[in-house]
Amino acid sequence: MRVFIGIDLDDDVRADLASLCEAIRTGVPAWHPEKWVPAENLHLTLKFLGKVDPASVDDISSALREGLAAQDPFELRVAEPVEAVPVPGRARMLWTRCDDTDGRCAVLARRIDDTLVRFGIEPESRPFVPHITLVRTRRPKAFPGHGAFTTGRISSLSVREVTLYSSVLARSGPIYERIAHITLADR
Ligand code: 2AM
Repeated sequence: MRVFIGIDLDDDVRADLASLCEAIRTGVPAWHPEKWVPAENLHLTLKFLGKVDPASVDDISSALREGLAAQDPFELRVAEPVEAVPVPGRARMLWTRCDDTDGRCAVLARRIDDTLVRFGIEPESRPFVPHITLVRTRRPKAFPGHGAFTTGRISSLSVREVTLYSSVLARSGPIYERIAHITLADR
């Protein structure tokens, strides 16, 4: 089972980002045919676990419940201009970064890493960049709108839980299922 842990979006943020995607598709038609993340799949990835034995999912959920019990809920601003990654001239994806100036989201991601080590899951070696991926390209291509698109209003996301997702790769794109919700500060 392919599994990852993320922050799911509330309806307002999801709607803001869906409108933003529509504005980019209209404003930059060359990007219209790329692999846009459907609104219901938009999320912020905290940790990609890769293939996991389905029999260990309950143990992973329990370990996360325990490991995250001291993490308090927090607010995350989703208002940054859309960036083309890794470089606007040869972009592989567009994302909107989340403003994590107080580092709460990074701490949460690190805590998840620490909790999963006992399951043989490698901690991240790259710095954590909280972001929501909007679209992936089939091949690297230029994005002329780097930094030019925003949601137009400051969206704030209340992070009160993290979600364990399973992902099945289908021809039409990944199919996500929310298989567990882990509430923060569940002491
Ligand atoms: P992304 O938002 O940075 O693209 C589910 O597939 C999520 O896990 C994706 O949103 C993606 O994060 C992340 N992901 C997928 N494959 C990955 C990999 N091989 N390594 C790290 N993260 C991955």
